Amino acid sequence: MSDFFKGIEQVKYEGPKSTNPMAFKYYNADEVVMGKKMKEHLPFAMAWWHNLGANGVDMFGSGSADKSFGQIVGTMEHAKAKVDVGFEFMKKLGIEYFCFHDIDLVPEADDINETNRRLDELSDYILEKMKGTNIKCLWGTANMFGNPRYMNGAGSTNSPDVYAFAAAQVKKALDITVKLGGRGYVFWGGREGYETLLNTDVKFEQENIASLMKMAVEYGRSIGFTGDFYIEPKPKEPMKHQYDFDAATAIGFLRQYGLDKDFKLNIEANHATLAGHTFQHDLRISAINGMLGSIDANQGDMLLGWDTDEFPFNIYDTTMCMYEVLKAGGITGGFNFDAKNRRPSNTPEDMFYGYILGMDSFALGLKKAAQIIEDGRVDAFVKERYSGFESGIGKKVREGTTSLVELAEYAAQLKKPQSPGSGRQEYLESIVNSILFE
Ligand code: XUL
Ligand code: CO
Repeated sequence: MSDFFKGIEQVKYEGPKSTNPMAFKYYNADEVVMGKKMKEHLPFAMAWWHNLGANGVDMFGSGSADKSFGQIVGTMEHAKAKVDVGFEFMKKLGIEYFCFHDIDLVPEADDINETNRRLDELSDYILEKMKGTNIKCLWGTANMFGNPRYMNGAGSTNSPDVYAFAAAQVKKALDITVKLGGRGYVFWGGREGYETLLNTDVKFEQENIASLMKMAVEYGRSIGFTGDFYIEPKPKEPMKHQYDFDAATAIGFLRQYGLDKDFKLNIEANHATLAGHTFQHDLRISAINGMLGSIDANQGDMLLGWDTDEFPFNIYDTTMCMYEVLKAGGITGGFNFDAKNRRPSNTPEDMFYGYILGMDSFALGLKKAAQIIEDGRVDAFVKERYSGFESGIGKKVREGTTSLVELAEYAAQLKKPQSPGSGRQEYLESIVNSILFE
């Protein structure tokens, strides 16, 4: 094992009263919540790009954190050092999954053949590291947004040559995902959208994106990939308008092009809020459509209008997330910390503090969500609220056995309906607060 994080021991659960910053206060891997161990409810994943790559560069300044790990950035030695450091990090936190883009793993070469050779070499190295551990890939993806060739899109590009490069990257990223035991494969359409409709044929672009996804499914299944493909919705950034705006839009797209059997959604908290929804909203929309696949666990900042990718600390949101996940019967994917330290949090210890914060926030959210469900008052209220549909004319509506004529006759007889009853929002919010802060 590498010893980059000298002096940082295995991170253990010490309980809520602990003041040890290098201990979990709520995440207790083997603790059973609603019949399942915490670690089974919460398959956490490390995001290769943020944790091992992001060094604090922003639009106004260069890196504030040193992520060279003793090597020259941009070399294969550095790529391997990232593997060593990443595995030391995951082991010390008890994290069993990682997520990657192809070019998070290796520096991209000018010639795609050389990039692919590097990917083969590095994935062999990762495979070696995986031996004797429980660590494996949660999902892989291809970075089809960074290279200038994708300035007009990847699947949505106007250039067939660029489209072929996107396809080649997807093919290779799928190979590596399968090789590393990945549960899923993600499409996040960072450049799939438009800046102006004056130069854009939306229908044409969406058809081409769908074709790329269809080919990915065909190829993936042909090499033995049995996991889920995911779309990760985001409304904007970097594009002014991205096609996969939110969960509902992505679901409509998947159904329109017959991709809904192979695809689910990877819902990112900060993307949902950028779309003007709550995180909980996009989780619910995915879940009721049978498409809640995986989660990018982070949070945004309501005062900033961009994707800040912060480590989640808002317990109300993690609770409501876990409430949706528990109600959906769990997810087949996992919880990927698509999150980065704030620019001034620039030490190796901060990398641990970020993950401890995120893992504890979700563990506490899980416990609180379970309590809300076990308490039963919220569920009971919702059931009662719709109970009018359990009998009489309501039942006929649910069963589809009535008509506008019958309903109009019914209304005419009633003359005037009774009040549908209070929504009791404040009462329900008080219940949640009393459980959160008991
Ligand atoms: C960008 C984002 C990506 C995807 C994978 O906002 O979330 O990192 O998760 O491409
Ligand atoms: Co993401």
